[in-house]
Amino acid sequence: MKRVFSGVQPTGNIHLGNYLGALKQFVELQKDYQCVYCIVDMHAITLPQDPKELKEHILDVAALYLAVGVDPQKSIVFVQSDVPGHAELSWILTCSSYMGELSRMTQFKDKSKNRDGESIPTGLFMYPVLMAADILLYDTDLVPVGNDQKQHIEICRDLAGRINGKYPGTFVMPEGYFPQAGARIMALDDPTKKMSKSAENIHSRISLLDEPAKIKKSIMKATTDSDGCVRFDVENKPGVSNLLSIYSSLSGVSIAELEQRYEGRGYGDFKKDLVEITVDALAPIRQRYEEIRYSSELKDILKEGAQKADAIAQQTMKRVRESFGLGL
Ligand code: AQP
Repeated sequence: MKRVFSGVQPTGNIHLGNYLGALKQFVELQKDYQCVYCIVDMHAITLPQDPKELKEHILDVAALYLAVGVDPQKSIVFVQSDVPGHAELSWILTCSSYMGELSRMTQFKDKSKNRDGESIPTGLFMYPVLMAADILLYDTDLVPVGNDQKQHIEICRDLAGRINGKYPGTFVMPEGYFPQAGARIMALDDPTKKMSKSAENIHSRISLLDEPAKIKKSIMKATTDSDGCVRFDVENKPGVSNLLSIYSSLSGVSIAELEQRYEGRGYGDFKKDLVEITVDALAPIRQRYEEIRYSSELKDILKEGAQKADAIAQQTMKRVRESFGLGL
């Protein structure tokens, strides 16, 4: 069976972008792949985190994985730092990576600017190498992620190709898997920026655990334009196009059909219906989350997941150490 790997950072409340760009695919891929889903806490500390909050966020993300439909009977769910192979492989890949290629990463450029004179952590620079280690450690075939991770998938493939060129057969070559709709959900208050956990304005995003009243407020306030026409045109109508993407991804109705449905009806109706679609889609997730989040079962699932993940990781690391001539 081919293998899928992906992860989410425990850096805050998971939002619709994370869900439509990644988590929704996590669930669908379980049918045909052996799936390995990780909570990437070592990625989270590339920027300062409050230790107590980080621990809570790890469990929040784990509970959300299960709440959206990741099935621990089928898939491996675990915390990155519980499997030592991630750090070990990351160092080995670091020695084959180049400053130039890492300097070109747009996520690094974005996250390292506006730091109010604070130093830029080296970990932020090395983020794509750790991500490559996560993926290659599990002989991954497919990586479901949002569009913002395309560059990181490319660098992972470059590293795998470079090392396989020297030491054939060391790594399985992974491929990115991007959803047709929802691969890049934009901020509701500024559709030129991606929806993000860390943006200051809470109305820029819809978190999966938002109450219906908050969802309504965020959608009704969402930036559109003045021509009143529900039409998909990212360049000229980024706000409306973003709402159409969300509507289409959550409802399964095509964008063309939605354009027809709302022809001549203005944004009021469209937004009201989108509120309903969103509230209905998120209600069962919130309910399942409440059931799971504080159950004793959650930590057991993560412990068992880490054991299963570690067993795969150890096999890969044996092969990698052999390739590089490390150890006795
Ligand atoms: N706006 C988005 N649209 C589609 N997919 C998205 N993803 C993130 N934002 C969007 C996808 O969600 C998965 C998990 O992301 P992450 O938590 O590892 O990191 P991130 O991309 O840095 O997410 P955020 O929300 O923007 O967090 P902060 O604010 O902490 O940086 C990935 O597959 C990502 O592509």
